[in-house]
Amino acid sequence: AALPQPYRASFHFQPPDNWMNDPNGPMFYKGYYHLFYQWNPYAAVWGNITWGHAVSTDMIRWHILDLALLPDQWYDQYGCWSGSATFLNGKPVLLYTGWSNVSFSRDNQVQMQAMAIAVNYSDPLLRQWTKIPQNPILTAPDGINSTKFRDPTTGWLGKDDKWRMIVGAKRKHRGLAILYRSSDFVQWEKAKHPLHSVARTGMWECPDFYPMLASASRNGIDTSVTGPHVKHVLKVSLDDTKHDYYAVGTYVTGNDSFIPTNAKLDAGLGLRYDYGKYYASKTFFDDNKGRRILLGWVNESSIESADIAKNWSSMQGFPRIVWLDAENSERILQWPIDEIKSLYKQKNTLESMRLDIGPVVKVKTTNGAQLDIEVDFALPELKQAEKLEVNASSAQQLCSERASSRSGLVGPFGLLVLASEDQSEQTAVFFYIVSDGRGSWNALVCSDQSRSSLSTDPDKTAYGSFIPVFGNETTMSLRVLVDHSIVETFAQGGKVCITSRVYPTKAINEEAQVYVFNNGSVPIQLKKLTAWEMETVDIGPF
Ligand code: DQQ
Repeated sequence: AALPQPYRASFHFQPPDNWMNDPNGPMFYKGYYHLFYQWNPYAAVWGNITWGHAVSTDMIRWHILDLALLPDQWYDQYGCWSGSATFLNGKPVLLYTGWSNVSFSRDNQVQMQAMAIAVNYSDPLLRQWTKIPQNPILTAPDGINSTKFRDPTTGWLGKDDKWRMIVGAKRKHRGLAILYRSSDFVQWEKAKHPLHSVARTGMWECPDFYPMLASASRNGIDTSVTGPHVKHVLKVSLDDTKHDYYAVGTYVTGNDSFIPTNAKLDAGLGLRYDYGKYYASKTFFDDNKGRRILLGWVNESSIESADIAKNWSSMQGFPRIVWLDAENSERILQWPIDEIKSLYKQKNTLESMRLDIGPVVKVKTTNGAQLDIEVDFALPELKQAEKLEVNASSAQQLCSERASSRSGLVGPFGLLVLASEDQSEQTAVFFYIVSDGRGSWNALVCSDQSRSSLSTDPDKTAYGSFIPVFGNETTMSLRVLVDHSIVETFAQGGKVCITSRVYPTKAINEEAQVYVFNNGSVPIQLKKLTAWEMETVDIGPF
């Protein structure tokens, strides 16, 4: 008998079965968005990695095509690993990492960079890809272990008409982005210095390097744009912590180097795209709508045997647009793409009300397992906030200690999603305001999974981060996408994002409820809550 599948998403991308990881080579071509993804055709665990391929006109209603790349060459015998797409004279080509083996391959190389081109560029679906005969186009340079040399980026064109791209690597304890230059995209020359490197950050997987408008406009720009009106973002995925870290800085085109605006927030050290589960992400410039889109891999929190039993593992995060924060140009903001509105069905709301400590308030829904929720709270009275010295590394710990069920002063207040009627199962997304005692405040924003399931198997770590509170804000806001087993939170307009995976046993499908709560002694004014019920997308073949 078919297993019940209460954890499959209704509007997040997942292949019909088996294991998926990183998003690869996202792009828009001739009316279609293309998403490739690391996929194991044989099992719900990592291995035998191919490039799955899906197309969509809105990045939501995806159709699965035949595999784009599969291991069939000596240099990618054991897997076609992550890579990126670049447009050469309007035609997209793919760079990826071939995984081979020491005794088998030439030059004792393990990870090598290779290139594939479409067989027929007049096909908007780009159904067929072919690997070029010059492959592998790059093997690991001297001084770099060939097991730590992978994930080529989208290329960008310099004023000298030469292409640039970076490959992630590690030398001793230093993560680095090795820079290459090329006139024809096939023959690459290593630059003398890496684009950037940071000590004690480990292997830089899936680097991403792109420009953003310094004016903090929501409009995106092509990856090759440079100039005084532009800031650059360098993102690295650290293989040891499994988190994606980014830094905003300046790309010095004269010597092809990256200088972070704030050295303390350098790549791999400071800011994260997401404080929950989100990894190996990649952006692309969507020239269809003039914006930059971020996609990221969200893996399971369940145990492997559960993944094997349900026969699939992982989803992609909902596509986000990214732009520079006008209030703090060291940070970026992230927000779900507007196309999400095409899935809205019934609208459920709560109007303005005062939330006193204790009783939860129910939001009426038909299916609380697939929702797009936006809630605004008035900025609460800050004076009574708990005095607490905080630093970035204490956030996650505080999210478990100041859990939603405990009473506090200013908060915790927020939402319980995927909650059972008796709230014995609940995922709490909330704020808790703390003061440094010297007139500065921080809002701890948390996604607390500790009571998300009556099952004891899944990992239920609480996640969180801080958002500075200046006292002149009018609103504290949360946007939460709830989709069966994924909860994606965007706090304060996208300043902090937290993605979590949860596996309720009672709060599934129509049984899943939503509540607002305040467990702090200071009353909280709810301004407005909207919970849109979401349509289910059928991800089928084209
Ligand atoms: N996943 C790929 C690698 C990459 C890693 C292999 C990141 O190319 O470094 O599936 O999740």
